[in-house]
Amino acid sequence: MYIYEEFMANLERRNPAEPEFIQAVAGVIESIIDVVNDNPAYVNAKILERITEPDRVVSFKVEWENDNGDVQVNRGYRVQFNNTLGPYKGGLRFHASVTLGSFKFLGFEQTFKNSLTTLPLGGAKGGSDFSPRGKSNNEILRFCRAFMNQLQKYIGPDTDIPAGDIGVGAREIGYLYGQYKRIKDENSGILTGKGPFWGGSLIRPEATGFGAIYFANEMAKMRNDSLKGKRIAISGFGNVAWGVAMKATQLGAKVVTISGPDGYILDEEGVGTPEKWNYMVQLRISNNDVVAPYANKFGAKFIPRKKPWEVPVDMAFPCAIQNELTLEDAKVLVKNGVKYVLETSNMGCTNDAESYFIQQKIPYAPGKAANAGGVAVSGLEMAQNAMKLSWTAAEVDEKLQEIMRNIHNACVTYGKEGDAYLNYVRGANIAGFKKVADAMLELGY
Ligand code: 2IT
Repeated sequence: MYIYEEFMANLERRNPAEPEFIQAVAGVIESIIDVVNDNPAYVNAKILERITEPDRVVSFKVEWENDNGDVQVNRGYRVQFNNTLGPYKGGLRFHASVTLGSFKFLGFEQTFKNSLTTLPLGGAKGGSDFSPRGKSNNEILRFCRAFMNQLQKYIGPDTDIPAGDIGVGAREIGYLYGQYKRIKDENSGILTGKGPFWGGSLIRPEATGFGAIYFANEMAKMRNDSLKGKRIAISGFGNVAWGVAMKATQLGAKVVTISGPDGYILDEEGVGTPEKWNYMVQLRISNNDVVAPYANKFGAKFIPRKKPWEVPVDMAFPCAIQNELTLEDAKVLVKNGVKYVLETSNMGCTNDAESYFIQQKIPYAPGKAANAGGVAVSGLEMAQNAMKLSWTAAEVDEKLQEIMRNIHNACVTYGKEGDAYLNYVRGANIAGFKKVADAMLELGY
């Protein structure tokens, strides 16, 4: 029999100074502990100790040279969290703030998310404390080469297949893949998020954002509602925000905000034209990490150093980074009448913000459900690579929609509460956990 406080105290002792990892585990354990305690097979198998311990953690040195000829040293990581359901799978994040604890939290979350996708994928995450901000294209190229020189020792097309995440987009995947090919001389599809002419899947760049909107559509449909006419706030301005803005617009909603570390943009006309979406992509690859220039270009408002959650909207999609939406933000959103919240970044909401939405009975989708479309299409990219063929955009999109529907159904199955409130957090955590845990029991140790 597990006791929550006791288990978490032990976990904190074993993983000191890793607050994000502790936060992510706490969120999952809270949802699943009753299910675990009700099943002696889980308790006897020490399933919680085993599922919270990463299979393998690698840290490596990355040495490269900047444009001034100065030698730079960064740290690379790959946390191979759990490969019970399939090869390790998960993105690479390049961001100044990352630590080993960040990748443990992300790898842990990825394990349950990948389980929800219905595809045979284990969970992993990696990256580096290298910051693309202010770097030239050549510096990014040199860093990617140096990073892959080390990472290639630990990955393989049947063992671990990385992809992009914050700071790693199509350009970086290209440089990383090019270096892997130079070293190994093979076309094994070792990364996903590749370009469409060299093994990538159509719809992969859009997949996380599209998937989140498909999930939102399922949430709305269940309540005899739709996306049409909805006013939406999103944070971030990268791939994910871009995909959300595009699909939301196609379904008749209006996205009125995007944001960066410098502040947010309020665009009452809506972030709803190809010109604006293309501009978001340009902003990202300029490596300045700011959204302010959007305001001048499109005659929108720039609000410096603030987050978009103060804007009255029907739906909110945090699409930037962990803990970007706090309890205070949640209270403002609810006060302003928000009807749906979809955590589209990984652990974008603090645990108390998440609890507040649930307590207020706001339909709230956690990241591992709402943002699973990205890794799901990565899984489809792996399938296409293995078959040496490629599907049309329509075929991939159809499969993505079906996967998001299935994830929503899984949340419905496990997330119903007595008073008819659908707790998507509980539903996603239990559904994601059960599959991994049952497979772990079947495989023995
Ligand atoms: O958080 C995520 O799911 C990702 N960054 C995508 C991972 C992947 O392997 O496509």
